[in-house]
Amino acid sequence: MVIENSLGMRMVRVPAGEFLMGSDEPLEVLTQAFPRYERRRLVALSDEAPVHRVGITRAFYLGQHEVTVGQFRQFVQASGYVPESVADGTGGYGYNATYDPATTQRGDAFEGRDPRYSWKNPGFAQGDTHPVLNVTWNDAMALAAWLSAQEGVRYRLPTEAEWEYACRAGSRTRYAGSDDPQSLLATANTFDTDASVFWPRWQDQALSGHDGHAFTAPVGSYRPNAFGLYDMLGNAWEWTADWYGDSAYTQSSLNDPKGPADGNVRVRRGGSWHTWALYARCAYRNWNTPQTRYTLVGIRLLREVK
Ligand SMILES: [Ca+2]
Ligand SMILES: [Ca+2]
Repeated sequence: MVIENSLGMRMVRVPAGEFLMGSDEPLEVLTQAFPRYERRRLVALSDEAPVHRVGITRAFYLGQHEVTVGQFRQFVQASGYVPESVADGTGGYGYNATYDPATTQRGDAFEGRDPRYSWKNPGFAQGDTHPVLNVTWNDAMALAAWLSAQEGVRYRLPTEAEWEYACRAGSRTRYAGSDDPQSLLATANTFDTDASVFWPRWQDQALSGHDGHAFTAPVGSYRPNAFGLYDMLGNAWEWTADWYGDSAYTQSSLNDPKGPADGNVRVRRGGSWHTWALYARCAYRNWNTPQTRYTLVGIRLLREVK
């Protein structure tokens, strides 16, 4: 069942259920599957273990798509909310063709922070149906709070467990329905041959083939998963509600886990248009501070079922 909210976001009803969360693939298996990656990158995935059974006891609605630029603009205009990158004056990150990561201290793939960049401008063209980027965790919370007040139903970010449950949609594979990194070309916008043209330094990590988009894609450009959700992998990383803890899974509650009680960084999931296949797996966990705004990170909202 799909409903549409006051900002035109379509929300898919995800049933309650249970699933195996995380990944514990042995190093030898990962090395075979991802031969071009340095060993340290494969070793670092240990926070995805142990694989553990999680119950999701309540059905919920999840955004069928990432929040789009157009929807975020409607929110900003209707609410008067000033996104953090604008409010604090430091801006966001952006793509600049003349910027060279190799000659900068941070070695970052993008230029920033710079007031020139914000949710309105990640340095490349985005239409209203592209996923909004350069939005902070706090911005996501503000959007959820405003929508909740407007509609009288609770919106929030999904927990890490809800997110992975929705991403897997019944599958146990690395990607929804396949273990093959190359399968992403048909199901997700990630770091493909077209994207690697702009970052030749990382071309070894690009998928060999074309997914049709070097930067962001309009949401819903690829096949949905078994729950009918689009772009859970790729396009924009998605903030979750949880604090990050590298040993969170060893202390996870059986039902509806909410992650560590406190922390410094919030979990984001799913990878982006600029993300290598290793990091666009359903189980992969990454994180940033709640104030982080970046050219790769966006929002997908959950709406509770009354
Ligand atoms: Ca791509
Ligand atoms: Ca995504």
